[in-house]
Amino acid sequence: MFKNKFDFKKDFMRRVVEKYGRSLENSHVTEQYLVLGEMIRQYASINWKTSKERVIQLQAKQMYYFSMEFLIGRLLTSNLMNLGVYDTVNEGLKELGINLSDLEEIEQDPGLGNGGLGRLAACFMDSLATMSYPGHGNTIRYEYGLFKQKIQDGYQVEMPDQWLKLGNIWEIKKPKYSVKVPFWGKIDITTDREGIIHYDHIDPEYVRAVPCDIPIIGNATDMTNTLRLWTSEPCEDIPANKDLRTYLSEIKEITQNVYPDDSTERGRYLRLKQQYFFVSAGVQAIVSNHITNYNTLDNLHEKVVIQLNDTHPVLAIPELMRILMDEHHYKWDQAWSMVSRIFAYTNHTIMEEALEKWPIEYIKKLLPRVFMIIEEINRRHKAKVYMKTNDQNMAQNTACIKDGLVHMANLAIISSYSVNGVAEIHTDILKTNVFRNFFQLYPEKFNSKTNGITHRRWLVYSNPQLTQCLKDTIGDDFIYKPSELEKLMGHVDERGLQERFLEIKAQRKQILIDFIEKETGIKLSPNSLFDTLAKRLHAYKRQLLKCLHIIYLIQRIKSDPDFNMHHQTFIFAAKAAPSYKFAKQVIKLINTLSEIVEADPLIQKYIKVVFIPNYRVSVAEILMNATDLSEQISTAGKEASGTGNMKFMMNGAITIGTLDGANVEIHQLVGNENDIIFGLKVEDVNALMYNGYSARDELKKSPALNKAVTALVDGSLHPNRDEFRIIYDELIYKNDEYFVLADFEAYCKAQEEVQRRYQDRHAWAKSCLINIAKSGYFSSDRTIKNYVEDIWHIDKVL
Ligand code: NBG
Repeated sequence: MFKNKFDFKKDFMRRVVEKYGRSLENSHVTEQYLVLGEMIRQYASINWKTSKERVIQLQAKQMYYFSMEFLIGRLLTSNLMNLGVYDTVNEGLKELGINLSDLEEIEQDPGLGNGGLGRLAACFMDSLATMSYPGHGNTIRYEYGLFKQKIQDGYQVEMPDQWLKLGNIWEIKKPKYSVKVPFWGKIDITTDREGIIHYDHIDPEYVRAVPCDIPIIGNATDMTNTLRLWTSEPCEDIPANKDLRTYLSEIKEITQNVYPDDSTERGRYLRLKQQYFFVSAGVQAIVSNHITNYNTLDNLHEKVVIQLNDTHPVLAIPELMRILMDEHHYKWDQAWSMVSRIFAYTNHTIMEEALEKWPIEYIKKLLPRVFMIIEEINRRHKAKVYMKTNDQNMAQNTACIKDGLVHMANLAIISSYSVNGVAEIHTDILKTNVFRNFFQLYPEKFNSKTNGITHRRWLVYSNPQLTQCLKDTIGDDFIYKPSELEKLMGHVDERGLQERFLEIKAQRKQILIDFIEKETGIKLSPNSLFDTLAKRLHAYKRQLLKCLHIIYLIQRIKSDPDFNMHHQTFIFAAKAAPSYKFAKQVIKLINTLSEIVEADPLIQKYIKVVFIPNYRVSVAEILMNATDLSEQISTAGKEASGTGNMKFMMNGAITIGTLDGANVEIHQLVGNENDIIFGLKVEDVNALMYNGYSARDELKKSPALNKAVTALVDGSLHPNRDEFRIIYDELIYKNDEYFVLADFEAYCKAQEEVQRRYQDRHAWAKSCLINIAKSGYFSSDRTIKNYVEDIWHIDKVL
């Protein structure tokens, strides 16, 4: 492998010729990108091999993170940085007349997920490898990402996200390690002469799962872990009752899309198929790898821990039981004793609709043996609980099969040795509310692990200007020890530093401004206060509250001749689920507001509104660090943690937020002077729900609110008065489930406070610097350390 710039150049040129049969001068930029990618992956393979050997040599315990999503973002630059060859490659290419950033632009964001849970999984992968822990990812190789969002006439339009158009330079396919995953069929139960019961799967339909591995390269360490993506392929033995075409297209479908539409029965079966597909393949691979290394499975629980990222991978539990019992002849009690020491479960949401429940007949038909095992887990659980508590209700409430449904979260809690929430307030809600019965039964299982983000991607890589400033001010220890950011506290009063920070913010804004102009045609000014709300579109995240505030401002600007404020730019970015009508209409509302502003010079004197289409990791990388004000305004109690809030904070934005999720912990760290907390708290929300809440009363209390809400349906925003009817109805006729109206006045006041604070630019900069100084806690290195110490008990291997 290349040792310096000269070797690199020689090797690069040779490879271009060998691969494409053309000279470098005649090669296309995509060809250059593909060659560079391959070189870097091969470079990484050396450490990959060493890491695998070390794990075997040390007989180290390994952690497997099972997750339906890994939103890893582009890898070219971060891999170059992590391998420590960024400068060599950058300069080498420059001398060849190639601009590295042109090659970077060719890389697509991998379409391996949709939201917070998926990005968290990616941050964890980075921290694990960098801290030299053996921790791997297991997921699906989706052929298409969620969707590419286009905005047409203000509406979201979904286009295919063909992220694999150029292939995936980081993966290496390993057909040799394929496994077979069984579906459908029935189970034949027989007892042999020794009285041993056998469960034979009759007429299963097999799908071949083929692994494609991506090296996860740690920063400044040789440690390289594996992110395994499973792709579905046909088996040789085709089911007798199916024609080849149907079989092939069904196979392809399994790994085609992220979260296939579940509005039809067919779609729901497909989701279930996906879940079993990747967990069965993952568990089979772990088991056979373990046998190769140890020649026995007796110590599996000492060498393996599987972290279940939400409920999607929970079928791994009965699947491991099945493999241990049916294939390796363990008795139930032995198998259970291992399984219940291997799995740990993370909950990421308390939203009822996201706590998965599958109709019994789905699992029974698609996975007949797995269903029998779930039934037995349930039977034994209920008996045990009844024995222990003498309480039939307790047994029934915590059952994993009830009302004709399999409750996946319950199955996870019954079978795991650890159950964690993702922020303190979230874990409290799990203990006292959502899973209170389980908490009474197994208090020792419950623990809290506040989320984190990798500061290497979200600060060092995406904001080099700020990183340099921090290095100049406090040295570079924070890169490996993020808690060292605290040292910045000693400098926050320095005028020079405050000014440098503001200058950097302006530079970052300019980068964003150029991008936004290219994407939307809208021109922004760096002198404006950048106020950003970027996350999935959902009623509970309350993008609508922000919209009502904007409507209110527009109404004031138009009616009050004395109106004045510092210019503020409201930036939104969000994808809505394709079948979520309300959410899609909120996107239309945002774009409508944007058009109204663009058409009116008076309004533009004070505000701008812009919607950035197709929000994704690479957009977040330029959006978060250009922001002054971070919007975290969910209904208290609903946002499990949030991780965007941490990225904004780390890049010196001030939070305006409710006491929800990790905002609570941000607030504890920075205090009243350095964030702006408003609105109902969890207790207040509960009290309103308990005592009765009336959306109409809120309108009566506040004329300003009434006027803003009325604008939705009086033709003043849109000539068609029914355009936003669905939003209006949600607020008024469905009585405002997420208390948008109840928080309106408080939110407007909080925004006035923002305006007041922004007047004093130095004081503002100081607050931003304090936020940066306190953000080390939210590095995922800290989170991973907590998981390692409390749950995984794994050791560093290098
Ligand atoms: C999300 C929560 C966020 C949280 C992330 C990561 C899902 C199902 N949940 O609040 O909504 O930050 O998980 O834990 O993606």
